[in-house]
Amino acid sequence: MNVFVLTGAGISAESGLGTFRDRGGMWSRFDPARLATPEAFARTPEAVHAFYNLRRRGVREASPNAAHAALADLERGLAARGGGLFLCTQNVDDLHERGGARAVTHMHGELLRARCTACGAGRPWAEDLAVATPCPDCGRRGGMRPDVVWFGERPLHLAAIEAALLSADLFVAIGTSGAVYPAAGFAAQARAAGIRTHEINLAPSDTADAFDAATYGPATRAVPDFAA
Ligand code: BV8
Repeated sequence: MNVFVLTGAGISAESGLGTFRDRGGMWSRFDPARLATPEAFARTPEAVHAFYNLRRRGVREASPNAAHAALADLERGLAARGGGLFLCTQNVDDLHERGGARAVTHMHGELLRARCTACGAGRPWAEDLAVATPCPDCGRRGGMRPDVVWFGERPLHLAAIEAALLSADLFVAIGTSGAVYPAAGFAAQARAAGIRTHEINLAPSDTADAFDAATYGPATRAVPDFAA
Protein backbone atom coordinates (compact mmCIF):
# COMPACT_ATOMS: atom_id res chain seq x y z
CA MET A 1 0.00 0.00 0.00
CA ASN A 2 1.36 3.47 -0.91
CA VAL A 3 0.34 6.35 1.32
CA PHE A 4 0.94 10.04 0.60
CA VAL A 5 0.97 12.19 3.76
CA LEU A 6 0.97 16.00 3.62
CA THR A 7 1.75 17.71 6.92
CA GLY A 8 1.44 21.31 8.05
CA ALA A 9 2.20 23.39 11.11
CA GLY A 10 -0.46 21.59 13.18
CA ILE A 11 1.67 18.46 13.48
CA SER A 12 4.38 20.50 15.22
CA ALA A 13 1.97 22.55 17.36
CA GLU A 14 2.22 20.20 20.36
CA SER A 15 6.00 20.44 20.14
CA GLY A 16 5.59 24.09 21.02
CA LEU A 17 6.12 25.51 17.52
CA GLY A 18 3.39 28.00 16.66
CA THR A 19 1.01 27.54 13.78
CA PHE A 20 0.32 30.31 11.29
CA ARG A 21 -3.41 30.86 11.10
CA ASP A 22 -4.82 29.69 14.41
CA ARG A 23 -5.88 32.32 16.92
CA GLY A 24 -2.65 33.94 18.08
CA GLY A 25 -0.83 32.25 15.21
CA MET A 26 2.30 33.61 13.58
CA TRP A 27 0.56 35.53 10.83
CA SER A 28 -1.59 37.31 13.41
CA ARG A 29 1.58 38.65 15.06
CA PHE A 30 3.83 39.04 12.03
CA ASP A 31 2.90 40.27 8.54
CA PRO A 32 3.89 37.61 5.99
CA ALA A 33 4.06 40.25 3.26
CA ARG A 34 6.78 42.03 5.25
CA LEU A 35 8.69 38.92 6.35
CA ALA A 36 8.05 35.94 4.06
CA THR A 37 8.47 37.26 0.51
CA PRO A 38 11.53 37.93 -1.70
CA GLU A 39 10.48 41.59 -1.87
CA ALA A 40 10.53 41.83 1.92
CA PHE A 41 14.03 40.33 2.00
CA ALA A 42 15.24 42.81 -0.61
CA ARG A 43 13.66 45.72 1.26
CA THR A 44 14.42 44.87 4.91
CA PRO A 45 16.83 41.92 5.07
CA GLU A 46 17.73 42.43 8.73
CA ALA A 47 14.05 42.27 9.81
CA VAL A 48 13.60 39.06 7.80
CA HIS A 49 16.77 37.58 9.32
CA ALA A 50 15.55 38.48 12.83
CA PHE A 51 12.21 36.72 12.16
CA TYR A 52 13.87 33.54 10.91
CA ASN A 53 16.64 33.63 13.56
CA LEU A 54 13.88 33.62 16.22
CA ARG A 55 12.15 30.66 14.55
CA ARG A 56 15.44 28.79 13.96
CA ARG A 57 16.21 29.02 17.69
CA GLY A 58 12.66 27.83 18.45
CA VAL A 59 13.09 24.76 16.26
CA ARG A 60 16.39 23.87 17.93
CA GLU A 61 14.70 24.03 21.35
CA ALA A 62 11.64 22.00 20.27
CA SER A 63 11.35 18.20 20.36
CA PRO A 64 9.43 15.90 18.03
CA ASN A 65 6.11 14.62 19.40
CA ALA A 66 4.12 11.35 19.25
CA ALA A 67 2.63 12.31 15.87
CA HIS A 68 6.08 12.63 14.27
CA ALA A 69 7.08 9.29 15.81
CA ALA A 70 3.88 7.58 14.61
CA LEU A 71 4.59 8.65 11.01
CA ALA A 72 8.12 7.25 11.30
CA ASP A 73 6.64 3.96 12.50
CA LEU A 74 4.16 4.01 9.61
CA GLU A 75 7.04 4.60 7.16
CA ARG A 76 8.85 1.51 8.48
CA GLY A 77 5.67 -0.62 8.64
CA LEU A 78 4.60 0.18 5.07
CA ALA A 79 8.11 -0.52 3.73
CA ALA A 80 8.21 -3.84 5.59
CA ARG A 81 5.00 -4.82 3.80
CA GLY A 82 6.35 -3.83 0.37
CA GLY A 83 4.55 -0.49 0.26
CA GLY A 84 5.73 3.03 0.95
CA LEU A 85 5.08 6.34 2.67
CA PHE A 86 5.69 9.58 0.76
CA LEU A 87 6.01 12.17 3.54
CA CYS A 88 5.58 15.67 2.09
CA THR A 89 5.71 18.55 4.55
CA GLN A 90 4.96 22.25 4.26
CA ASN A 91 6.87 22.69 7.51
CA VAL A 92 10.37 24.11 7.57
CA ASP A 93 11.29 22.49 10.90
CA ASP A 94 13.27 19.23 11.20
CA LEU A 95 10.94 17.47 13.65
CA HIS A 96 9.94 14.76 11.16
CA GLU A 97 13.61 13.82 10.77
CA ARG A 98 14.29 13.99 14.51
CA GLY A 99 11.11 11.96 15.06
CA GLY A 100 12.66 9.12 13.00
CA ALA A 101 11.31 9.66 9.48
CA ARG A 102 13.91 8.62 6.89
CA ALA A 103 12.56 10.32 3.74
CA VAL A 104 11.00 13.77 4.13
CA THR A 105 10.13 16.06 1.20
CA HIS A 106 10.25 19.70 2.32
CA MET A 107 8.20 21.50 -0.34
CA HIS A 108 8.63 24.86 1.44
CA GLY A 109 12.33 24.40 2.22
CA GLU A 110 14.12 24.06 5.54
CA LEU A 111 14.77 26.57 8.30
CA LEU A 112 18.00 24.75 9.25
CA ARG A 113 19.51 25.35 5.82
CA ALA A 114 20.83 28.57 4.29
CA ARG A 115 21.49 29.52 0.69
CA CYS A 116 23.69 32.19 -0.92
CA THR A 117 21.79 34.31 -3.46
CA ALA A 118 25.11 35.32 -5.03
CA CYS A 119 26.59 31.90 -5.84
CA GLY A 120 23.59 29.64 -5.14
CA ALA A 121 25.42 27.35 -2.70
CA GLY A 122 23.16 25.86 -0.01
CA ARG A 123 24.11 24.09 3.22
CA PRO A 124 22.87 23.07 6.68
CA TRP A 125 22.71 26.14 8.92
CA ALA A 126 21.69 26.18 12.61
CA GLU A 127 23.08 29.57 13.71
CA ASP A 128 21.70 33.10 13.32
CA LEU A 129 22.02 34.76 9.92
CA ALA A 130 22.74 38.46 9.28
CA VAL A 131 23.33 40.65 6.25
CA ALA A 132 27.03 40.68 7.21
CA THR A 133 27.25 36.86 7.23
CA PRO A 134 29.76 35.91 4.52
CA CYS A 135 28.97 33.01 2.21
CA PRO A 136 31.31 30.12 3.17
CA ASP A 137 31.64 29.31 -0.54
CA CYS A 138 32.04 32.61 -2.39
CA GLY A 139 32.84 34.85 0.58
CA ARG A 140 30.38 37.54 -0.46
CA ARG A 141 28.30 39.27 2.24
CA GLY A 142 24.66 40.31 1.99
CA GLY A 143 23.56 37.27 0.02
CA MET A 144 22.90 34.60 2.62
CA ARG A 145 19.17 33.81 3.10
CA PRO A 146 17.09 31.16 4.88
CA ASP A 147 16.62 28.24 2.45
CA VAL A 148 12.81 28.38 2.68
CA VAL A 149 10.16 29.00 -0.03
CA TRP A 150 8.58 32.43 0.39
CA PHE A 151 5.20 33.52 -0.95
CA GLY A 152 5.48 33.96 -4.70
CA GLU A 153 8.41 31.53 -4.94
CA ARG A 154 8.04 28.15 -6.60
CA PRO A 155 7.69 25.29 -4.10
CA LEU A 156 10.35 22.55 -4.29
CA HIS A 157 10.16 18.97 -5.60
CA LEU A 158 6.81 19.50 -7.37
CA ALA A 159 7.44 16.85 -10.06
CA ALA A 160 8.31 14.17 -7.49
CA ILE A 161 5.35 15.23 -5.34
CA GLU A 162 2.93 15.01 -8.27
CA ALA A 163 4.23 11.56 -9.28
CA ALA A 164 3.93 10.24 -5.72
CA LEU A 165 0.50 11.78 -5.25
CA LEU A 166 -0.95 10.16 -8.37
CA SER A 167 0.50 6.74 -7.54
CA ALA A 168 -0.82 6.71 -3.95
CA ASP A 169 -3.61 4.46 -2.69
CA LEU A 170 -4.45 6.92 0.09
CA PHE A 171 -3.87 10.67 0.61
CA VAL A 172 -3.75 11.94 4.20
CA ALA A 173 -3.44 15.60 5.23
CA ILE A 174 -2.35 16.25 8.83
CA GLY A 175 -2.37 19.59 10.65
CA THR A 176 -2.85 21.93 7.73
CA SER A 177 -5.46 24.67 7.23
CA GLY A 178 -5.59 24.11 3.47
CA ALA A 179 -4.95 27.83 2.95
CA VAL A 180 -1.70 27.76 0.95
CA TYR A 181 -1.40 26.60 -2.65
CA PRO A 182 -0.30 24.47 -4.43
CA ALA A 183 -0.29 22.19 -1.31
CA ALA A 184 -3.93 23.02 -0.56
CA GLY A 185 -4.91 21.64 -3.96
CA PHE A 186 -3.42 18.16 -3.43
CA ALA A 187 -6.54 16.68 -1.80
CA ALA A 188 -8.82 17.66 -4.69
CA GLN A 189 -6.18 16.41 -7.14
CA ALA A 190 -6.05 13.04 -5.37
CA ARG A 191 -9.82 12.73 -5.28
CA ALA A 192 -10.09 13.59 -8.98
CA ALA A 193 -7.67 10.69 -9.60
CA GLY A 194 -9.93 8.35 -7.63
CA ILE A 195 -7.62 8.21 -4.60
CA ARG A 196 -9.15 7.98 -1.12
CA THR A 197 -8.55 11.11 0.98
CA HIS A 198 -8.44 11.47 4.77
CA GLU A 199 -8.03 14.66 6.82
CA ILE A 200 -6.52 14.64 10.34
CA ASN A 201 -6.76 18.03 11.95
CA LEU A 202 -7.87 19.88 15.06
CA ALA A 203 -10.84 21.25 13.15
CA PRO A 204 -12.19 21.06 9.56
CA SER A 205 -9.75 22.79 7.19
CA ASP A 206 -10.58 25.17 4.34
CA THR A 207 -10.55 22.15 2.02
CA ALA A 208 -12.48 19.75 4.30
CA ASP A 209 -15.00 18.98 1.55
CA ALA A 210 -12.24 17.39 -0.57
CA PHE A 211 -11.87 14.55 1.95
CA ASP A 212 -13.75 11.24 2.05
CA ALA A 213 -13.03 10.79 5.76
CA ALA A 214 -11.76 12.87 8.65
CA THR A 215 -10.45 12.50 12.19
CA TYR A 216 -10.54 15.65 14.34
CA GLY A 217 -8.42 16.00 17.46
CA PRO A 218 -4.87 16.78 18.57
CA ALA A 219 -2.27 15.21 16.27
CA THR A 220 -0.44 13.48 19.16
CA ARG A 221 -3.58 11.42 19.70
CA ALA A 222 -5.19 11.25 16.25
CA VAL A 223 -2.04 10.32 14.27
CA PRO A 224 -0.88 7.37 16.43
CA ASP A 225 -4.47 6.05 16.38
CA PHE A 226 -4.60 6.41 12.60
CA ALA A 227 -1.13 4.95 11.99
CA ALA A 228 -1.69 1.95 14.26
C1 BV8 B 1 3.50 29.69 -5.52
C2 BV8 B 1 7.65 28.83 4.32
C3 BV8 B 1 3.80 29.84 -7.88
C4 BV8 B 1 8.30 29.99 4.95
C5 BV8 B 1 5.38 29.28 3.53
C6 BV8 B 1 -4.66 33.55 -4.46
C7 BV8 B 1 -5.33 32.34 -4.53
C8 BV8 B 1 -4.63 31.13 -4.49
C9 BV8 B 1 -3.24 31.12 -4.37
C10 BV8 B 1 -2.60 32.33 -4.28
C11 BV8 B 1 -3.29 33.54 -4.33
N1 BV8 B 1 -2.38 34.53 -4.21
C12 BV8 B 1 -1.14 33.99 -4.10
C13 BV8 B 1 -1.26 32.66 -4.15
C14 BV8 B 1 -0.17 31.67 -4.07
C15 BV8 B 1 0.31 31.54 -2.64
C16 BV8 B 1 -0.84 31.19 -1.71
O1 BV8 B 1 -1.32 30.07 -1.70
N2 BV8 B 1 -1.28 32.18 -0.92
C17 BV8 B 1 -2.39 31.93 -0.01
C18 BV8 B 1 -2.06 32.52 1.36
C19 BV8 B 1 -3.63 32.54 -0.63
N3 BV8 B 1 1.26 30.46 -2.66
C20 BV8 B 1 2.56 30.72 -2.93
O2 BV8 B 1 3.02 31.83 -3.05
C21 BV8 B 1 3.44 29.49 -3.12
N4 BV8 B 1 4.15 29.64 -4.36
O3 BV8 B 1 2.30 29.63 -5.63
O4 BV8 B 1 4.39 29.85 -6.58
C22 BV8 B 1 3.95 28.49 -8.45
C23 BV8 B 1 3.15 27.45 -7.99
C24 BV8 B 1 3.28 26.20 -8.59
C25 BV8 B 1 4.20 26.01 -9.61
C26 BV8 B 1 5.00 27.06 -10.04
C27 BV8 B 1 4.89 28.30 -9.45
C28 BV8 B 1 4.47 29.39 -2.01
C29 BV8 B 1 3.78 29.07 -0.71
C30 BV8 B 1 4.81 28.78 0.37
C31 BV8 B 1 4.98 29.98 1.23
N5 BV8 B 1 5.83 29.61 2.37
N6 BV8 B 1 6.22 28.95 4.51
C32 BV8 B 1 7.96 30.08 6.40
O5 BV8 B 1 7.55 29.06 7.01
O6 BV8 B 1 8.13 31.18 6.92
S1 BV8 B 1 3.71 29.26 3.80
C33 BV8 B 1 3.29 28.70 5.37
O7 BV8 B 1 1.93 28.26 5.25
C34 BV8 B 1 4.03 27.50 5.88
O8 BV8 B 1 4.77 26.80 4.91
C35 BV8 B 1 2.88 26.62 6.32
O9 BV8 B 1 3.24 25.31 6.44
C36 BV8 B 1 1.97 26.87 5.22
C37 BV8 B 1 0.60 26.31 5.32
O10 BV8 B 1 0.12 26.61 6.60
P1 BV8 B 1 -0.27 25.37 7.54
O11 BV8 B 1 0.92 24.49 7.65
O12 BV8 B 1 -1.52 24.76 7.04
O13 BV8 B 1 -0.46 26.08 8.94
P2 BV8 B 1 -1.75 26.86 9.45
O14 BV8 B 1 -1.37 27.61 10.68
O15 BV8 B 1 -2.36 27.60 8.29
O16 BV8 B 1 -2.78 25.69 9.85
C38 BV8 B 1 -2.47 24.84 10.94
C39 BV8 B 1 -3.58 23.82 11.03
O17 BV8 B 1 -3.23 22.91 12.07
C40 BV8 B 1 -4.92 24.41 11.38
O18 BV8 B 1 -5.91 23.90 10.51
C41 BV8 B 1 -5.18 23.94 12.82
O19 BV8 B 1 -6.55 23.61 13.04
C42 BV8 B 1 -4.34 22.68 12.89
N7 BV8 B 1 -3.82 22.38 14.22
C43 BV8 B 1 -3.40 23.27 15.17
N8 BV8 B 1 -2.99 22.58 16.27
C44 BV8 B 1 -3.13 21.25 15.99
C45 BV8 B 1 -3.66 21.13 14.69
N9 BV8 B 1 -3.93 19.94 14.12
C46 BV8 B 1 -3.66 18.83 14.86
N10 BV8 B 1 -3.16 18.87 16.11
C47 BV8 B 1 -2.88 20.05 16.71
N11 BV8 B 1 -2.39 20.07 17.96
